[in-house]
Amino acid sequence: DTVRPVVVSTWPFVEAVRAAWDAVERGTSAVDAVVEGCSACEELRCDGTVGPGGSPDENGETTIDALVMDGVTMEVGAVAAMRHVKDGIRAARLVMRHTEHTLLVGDKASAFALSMGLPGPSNLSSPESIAKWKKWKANRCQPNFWKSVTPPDSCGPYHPKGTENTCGEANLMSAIGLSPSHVGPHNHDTIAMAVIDKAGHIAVGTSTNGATFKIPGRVGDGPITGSGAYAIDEVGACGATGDGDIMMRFLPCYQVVESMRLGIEPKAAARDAISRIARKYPNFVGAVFAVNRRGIHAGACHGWTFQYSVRNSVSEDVEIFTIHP
Ligand code: SD4
Repeated sequence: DTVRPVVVSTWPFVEAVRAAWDAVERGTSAVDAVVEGCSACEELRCDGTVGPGGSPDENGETTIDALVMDGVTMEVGAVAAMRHVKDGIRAARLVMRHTEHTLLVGDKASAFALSMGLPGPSNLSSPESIAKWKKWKANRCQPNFWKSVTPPDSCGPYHPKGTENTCGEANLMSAIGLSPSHVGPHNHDTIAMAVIDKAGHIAVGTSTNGATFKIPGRVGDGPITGSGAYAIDEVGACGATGDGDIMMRFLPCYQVVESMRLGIEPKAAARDAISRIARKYPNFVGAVFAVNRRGIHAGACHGWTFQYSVRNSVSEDVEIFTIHP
């Protein structure tokens, strides 16, 4: 049986799914519906980690990673570590539609987006993101993303581990009551969304501020094709969330879609992609959803409980599915 059209999204981002579904019902293409959905999340600042004003980097600045992929043409547009422009997914669509490129980064991505008419430059900080960052600084900067350096009391400059070990990393973390992982159950960081439209075409999109307190310049899995999301019209789609630094080493969404191409059901495909990562990184935190071209969906996760949202013609409203590791 076939249940399409369908919209699937990471986490209970109900309003974003409704926005995409409304677009689908109006007859919008999968690509444009995905953009409507992810854009709604950016405007709503879903979980305080998508759109403007979310997760700050080490310098206190909020930046945006976003991607859109058309499963018909395999065209992709993406922006990474984009500054001063709040419309991540729209910038990604501009890259896809108006350039021969796939991925633009940093200030140059912003300059492109502004030149194409997106609003800005804007300050992407919010009172919440500044407060979060100040608290982190005051707590002596938990060294989330440094593995061979440790910060002195003033948090920076950083020193190679062993030369200036003023506060052992593990002690520091436990002293301030934080877990060593930057992605946790209350830190949902990413919308990844898949849409199958009325014509049966598939598109995916992602938008995120990336990891909280990342080293400036860090790019996550969200804007990486096959990692944060992937879609092939003849097969299906996948979206990911979690520890992007680890996940992007495995291209889990490419893996999921290629497994489904071989005839594997979405649930088994999703589980397989997650377990490939878990075998190498037993402590990683992450999840994927999978949806095949018939609209059959599933999720798999590791290290946390994952929720994803679905709207299709048999559900009366957005339904939320909870997956336990
Ligand atoms: C990243 N994957 O940039 C994102 C973060 C995330 O739930 O999805 N957290 O690593």
